[in-house]
Amino acid sequence: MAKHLSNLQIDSARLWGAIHDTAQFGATPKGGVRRLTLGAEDKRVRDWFRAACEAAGCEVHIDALGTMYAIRRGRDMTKAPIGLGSHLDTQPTGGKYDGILGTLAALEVVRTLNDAGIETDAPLCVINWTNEEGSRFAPAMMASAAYAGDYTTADILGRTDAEGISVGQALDAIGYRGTEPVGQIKLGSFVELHIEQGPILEAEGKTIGVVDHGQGIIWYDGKITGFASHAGATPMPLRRDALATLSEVVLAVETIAREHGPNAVGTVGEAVIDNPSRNVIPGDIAFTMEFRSPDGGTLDALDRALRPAIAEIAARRKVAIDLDMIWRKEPTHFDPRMIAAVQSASDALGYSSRRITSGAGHDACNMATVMPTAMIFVPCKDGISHNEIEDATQADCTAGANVLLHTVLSLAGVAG
Ligand code: HGY
Ligand code: MN
Ligand code: MN
Repeated sequence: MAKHLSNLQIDSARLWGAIHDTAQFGATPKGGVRRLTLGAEDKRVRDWFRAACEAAGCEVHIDALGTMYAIRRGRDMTKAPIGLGSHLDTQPTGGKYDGILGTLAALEVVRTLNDAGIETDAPLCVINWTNEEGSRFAPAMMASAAYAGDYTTADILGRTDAEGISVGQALDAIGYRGTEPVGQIKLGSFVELHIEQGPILEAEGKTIGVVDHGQGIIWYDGKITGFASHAGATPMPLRRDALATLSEVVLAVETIAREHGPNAVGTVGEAVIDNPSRNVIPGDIAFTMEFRSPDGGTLDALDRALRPAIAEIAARRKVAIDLDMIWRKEPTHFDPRMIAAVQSASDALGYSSRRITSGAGHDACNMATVMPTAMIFVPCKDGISHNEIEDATQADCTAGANVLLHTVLSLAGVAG
C-alpha cells in the first residue's frame, strides 16, 4: 500500500463523539442503551445514521427488511461493493458499543477517506443490519440471515413480538420498510468490527482479536403446562407447579452445558408466568433457552442430552413440557484470506493481536456463508456486554476502526 496511505488513521475524537452522540437515543439511567429493533428509539438512531451517511456523500438504500446500505462510490462502479458495518439495535439493557462501534466505525472509514480525498477502486457499502439482537423478534441476526438466503423476506416480515406486532408492522410504524428487495445490493465481501463481549483480549492485554471462528447457536421456545391451584390449600404432593418445574429445567440446562464443556454454554434467558399471583401455584409458563458451541457435533450432543432430561422432569412432576427448536445457526469458519487481510492490517499498524473465536453471534456469521467475510474484535471492560455497564476505551475503539479502515482499503483497492 502506498506509503502515505499506510499512515492513514481514522479521526478518533470524531468516532468517539459519534458513539456517545448516538447513545442518547434510548439512553438508560444506568448509562446503557435500550434501543429495541424497529422501536421509536431505533427510528431516531436510523434517522441520525441516514443523515450522517448522506452528509458523507453516500447514497442510502433501504431494503424490504429495513436494512440500511450507504454506498460510497468507487472509481469502478462495476465492481461489487465492499460491505462494512454492524447493527444499531440493542438489547433491553444494552450498552453503548455492541453493534454501534462497528456501524459507526464503518461511517468513520468513509469520513476519513473523504477527508483524505481518497477514492477506492471498488465502491464501499456501510451497513446497518435490522434486528441483529433478536430480543424483540426471533431469530437474532434475522436481516443478514435473509440476505444470506436462510429465510424469505415474507417469513421474516411475519415474525411477531410478544405483543403480536409483526416485523412488517413495526417497519411501517417507523417508516423503514424499504422498497428494495433483500439481497439486491450484491456485496463482494463483508467486514465487521465488534467488541469481543468476552474477557480474553483484555485478560491477555491484546488490542485486536482476529476472528477465525464463531459459535453455533440453537434457540428453543418452551412451554410448561402444570396446574394453577391454591397456594395454601394444595398439599405439596398434589402440586403440578410450573415454576418449580422450570427451576429444574434451568439447572438441567446448566448441568448439560457444563458436562459438554469447556466449549459449550447453555442459558434460559426468559420466563413468563401466565397470570402470576403470589397465592396461586404457577400453572403455565412460557420460556426461551439456548445452547452454543463452536462445534456442530457438540451442539447435536447438547440437544440429544436435553430431550430425555426434560422428559424425566415432566413425567416425575406430572406436567407437560413442550420444546420447539426455532433456530439453529451452524458454527462459522471465516475465510482464511479475509483473516489474513485483518491480520496484516493489524500487524502493519503495530497492534498486538491474537486469533479468537466469537462467543456471540454476529451478522458477519451469516455473511460468511455467502461471501468472503472477516471480523475484527477489540476488548470491552471486564468482558462485559448485554449489560448497561458495557464499556470500552477510546484507544481500543480507534485501533479497531484503523484495522477496519486498512482491511477495507486492502480489499477495495485505491484508485489511481
Ligand atoms: O445473541 C447474540 O450472540 C447476539 O448478541 N445477537
Ligand atoms: Mn452485536
Ligand atoms: Mn448483542
